[in-house]
Amino acid sequence: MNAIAEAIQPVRRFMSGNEAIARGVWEAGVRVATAYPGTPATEILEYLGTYDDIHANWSPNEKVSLEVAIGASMCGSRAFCAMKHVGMNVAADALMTQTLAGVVGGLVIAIADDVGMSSSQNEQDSRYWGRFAHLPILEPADSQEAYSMVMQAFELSEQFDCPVIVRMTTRICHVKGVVAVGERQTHAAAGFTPNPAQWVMVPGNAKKRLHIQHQRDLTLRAFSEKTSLNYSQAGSDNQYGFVTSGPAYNHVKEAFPDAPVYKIGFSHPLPVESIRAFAGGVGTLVVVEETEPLIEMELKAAGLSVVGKDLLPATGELPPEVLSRAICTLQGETLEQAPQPVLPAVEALFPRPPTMCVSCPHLAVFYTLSRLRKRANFAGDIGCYTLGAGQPWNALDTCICMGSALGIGLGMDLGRGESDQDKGIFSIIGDSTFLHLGIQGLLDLVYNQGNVTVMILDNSATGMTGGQNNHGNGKDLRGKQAPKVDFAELAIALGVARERVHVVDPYDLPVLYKTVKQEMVASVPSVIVAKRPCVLTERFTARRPLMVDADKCNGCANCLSVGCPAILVTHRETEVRKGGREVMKAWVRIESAACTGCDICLQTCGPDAMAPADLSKITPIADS
Ligand SMILES: Cc1ncc(C[n+]2csc(CCOP(=O)(O)OP(=O)(O)O)c2C)c(N)n1
Repeated sequence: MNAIAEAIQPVRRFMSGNEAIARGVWEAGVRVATAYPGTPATEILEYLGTYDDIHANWSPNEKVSLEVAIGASMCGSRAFCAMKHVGMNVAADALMTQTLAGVVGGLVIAIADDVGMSSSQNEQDSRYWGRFAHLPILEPADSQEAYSMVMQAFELSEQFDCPVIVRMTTRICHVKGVVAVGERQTHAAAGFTPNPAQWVMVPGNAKKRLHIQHQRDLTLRAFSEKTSLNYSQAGSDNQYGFVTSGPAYNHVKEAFPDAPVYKIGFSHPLPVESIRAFAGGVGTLVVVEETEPLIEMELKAAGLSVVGKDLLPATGELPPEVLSRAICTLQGETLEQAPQPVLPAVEALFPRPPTMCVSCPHLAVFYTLSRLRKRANFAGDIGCYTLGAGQPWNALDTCICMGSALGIGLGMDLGRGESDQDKGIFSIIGDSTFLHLGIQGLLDLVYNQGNVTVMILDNSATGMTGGQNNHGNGKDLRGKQAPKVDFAELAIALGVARERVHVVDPYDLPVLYKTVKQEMVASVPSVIVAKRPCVLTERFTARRPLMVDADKCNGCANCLSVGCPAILVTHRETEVRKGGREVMKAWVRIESAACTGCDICLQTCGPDAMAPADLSKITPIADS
């Protein structure tokens, strides 16, 4: 290849959708990018943090994140924020009015739907936000499109004076593909121009902007009919024609390579007339969309005859075999004649429930709370500590949404039933979750003097999403020093009595147990901050491993109640006691290569059979 040809070759990179979004955002000249972590969107901001010429920062929650982006856009900077689907429930208050006010610098929001719910509390279709907030929705089908659509989204945002939503799904976020990338454009920001009629959304001003919004709907619809983001592809077999968007497009192409396809990239407003024209050339029109029947309903409302969710699942992904089988049933074929579904490999694996890490400080908290199981109810929240709901702890009773532990705890106190009268109530929440939306719950708990003990599990990290820094650990997105919240002082500032606020080391079981028992009966709001770093972060320092003296272990199995994955059962027996009561006995050993010496189990060992291991006798894993 000669030098000129080489120079004009696009640079190609192998990128996940999240990485491609970050690259597109950077190339679009964005100056401010924000997010709160949330699978499957988390890495977008982490990648953005690798570009020095963008202000990229973690926000305490998605609403603040969107507001920061809005402020930057008002000054004329291009601005971006990313969130998982449930994040928009939090940010929606800002979104629903910002759509009236409009933008100056392009404002793009990437929302990642966890289709199939690999790591979320629910499944939502974020394309509804386009309908609800009168905004354009772009739906990439792969990394290349994620990159190019996000760049186009900034132009559309400025052209139509509104935020633009790029709807991602888990598959698009995490699957890698080749992306032809370019260079960063510079995008100057003119600065803020005061304009109360646009930026001060009191009723008198907001009312006047309603018609602008409705006019914009019409302009956007006309745009949708002619944009190259929406297009049809001819096929050689016109019996079925498919209308599809996002990752479902690839599945349709794989299952029906000969069928005509209408691919929607700009999915709201929908290009109804263009699809009507496409429908005229095919036998049966089938809509394949993840997850809700939005396109389908709009086409039906426009009088088109459409097959959709009556045939296809309205939850989860729509892989090729699901599509093929659905079309077989449409043709009246039996399911035996249809292609057999490919079972995910995971079905063939030995079932292994999720568990906490070796030495995780949450182990100590849930071991302690499990001792009080019969005497307390546990309002929980979302994070690694939600695992406390499972075996062997069974010490977390609720998990609804981020920050809910405190409100639900107060509600449990106010609405006590007969069986709860004498029970303690705990609200259990992680540091990041507390900062996200837990603070207001504590405010309410204090204001209404709830008889609840709040446990803030401060592991100095947003553990569940990969250990990101947060406003409580003194480091920013790029690992630079930042101010940090003092949880105990914050609780006191919110009105919790100083003597009812405790900071304890969860590895110190006797102190933790004593504090928890004491506050459980306190009858006023109390706060226990259980402070120890997450074992997967650089703040954690491993100590020497432990070992079990097999001659001393008496099978009491107390240590198994800690739930540490480094403790392995070597032998089990059922002992029949007086009156025929059966007791399970288990003899254990500690996997020294995994143990990091937190000593939680050692403190539960009845026969004193655990001790620091003799390191000279440990066989390295590679040799064993
Ligand atoms: C509205 C919303 N945003 C983001 C998430 C993703 N998410 C779940 S738990 C969590 C944070 C957990 O961190 P922390 O509270 O510190 O607990 P840890 O996992 O460290 O124990 C996040 C970001 C979510 N489920 N909902």
